Amino acid sequence: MDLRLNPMQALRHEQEREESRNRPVYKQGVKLTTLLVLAILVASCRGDRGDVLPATPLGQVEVLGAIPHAGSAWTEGLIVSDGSLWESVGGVPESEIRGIDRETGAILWSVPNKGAFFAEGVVRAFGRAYVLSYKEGQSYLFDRDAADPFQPFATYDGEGWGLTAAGSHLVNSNGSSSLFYRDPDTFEVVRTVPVAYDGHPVPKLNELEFDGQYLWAHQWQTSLVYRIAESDPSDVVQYTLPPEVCPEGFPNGIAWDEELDLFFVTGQRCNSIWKVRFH
Ligand SMILES: [Ca+2]
Repeated sequence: MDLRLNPMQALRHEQEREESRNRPVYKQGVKLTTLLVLAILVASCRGDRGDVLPATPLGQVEVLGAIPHAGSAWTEGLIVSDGSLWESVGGVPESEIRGIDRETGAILWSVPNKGAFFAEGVVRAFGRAYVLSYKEGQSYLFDRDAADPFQPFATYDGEGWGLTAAGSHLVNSNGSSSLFYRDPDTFEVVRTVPVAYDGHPVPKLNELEFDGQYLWAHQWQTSLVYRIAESDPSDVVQYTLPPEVCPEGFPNGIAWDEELDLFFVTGQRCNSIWKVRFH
């Protein structure tokens, strides 16, 4: 996740985004009932021996609208909190946590960490606001009203990428194909969940979200989002964000808005935050 892409990395980025866009996906406007019929047909397909053929469930993304996003932001975390968006911005020294008006996109407040660390995933849960760091192996508790808003919390092995909370645990990604359930008081790993789709591990799991039933994960350097059933992590659905979502950068940043019944999606160097529903 180095901010400074060399020409080869930039070329690869473009190639990967093009490849992901060319993957089969239901067109916008296909009715949900049609999708359900197709899903039932796929699920009922059986081989010559009667065995159920592996399904590769693809979802549909409905774009509802967009609000402005500071295109300079290297988005590492996005959540909805108390009716506004919170964004964790990566990079050193530009890392900060900021509040964003979900109707206008206006930045309501921002708290820089003054180059102390490369901020990654953020989540508010268990009466706290947790922030991960990229390579520093240090998590922080964030309090924007405190004299020192970033208090060191717990250390961890490896890199910090996405962060969310599900049930009684924090859940983070680290760029691998696994999700890590952690004790919210100690940050100790209590469960590791490998994520696979169509029989293959899903690498580079990045920004995360939990909507009460499903875990959602961006895949780094692609337009792909994966929905993972919290109760059965083998139940995975793949979504491809449409071309109008973040054509200028890397999609990364997904926030569930329970009140509005939609997701906000943005990304690194993206000029908008899109309102979407996943079907
Ligand atoms: Ca999120």
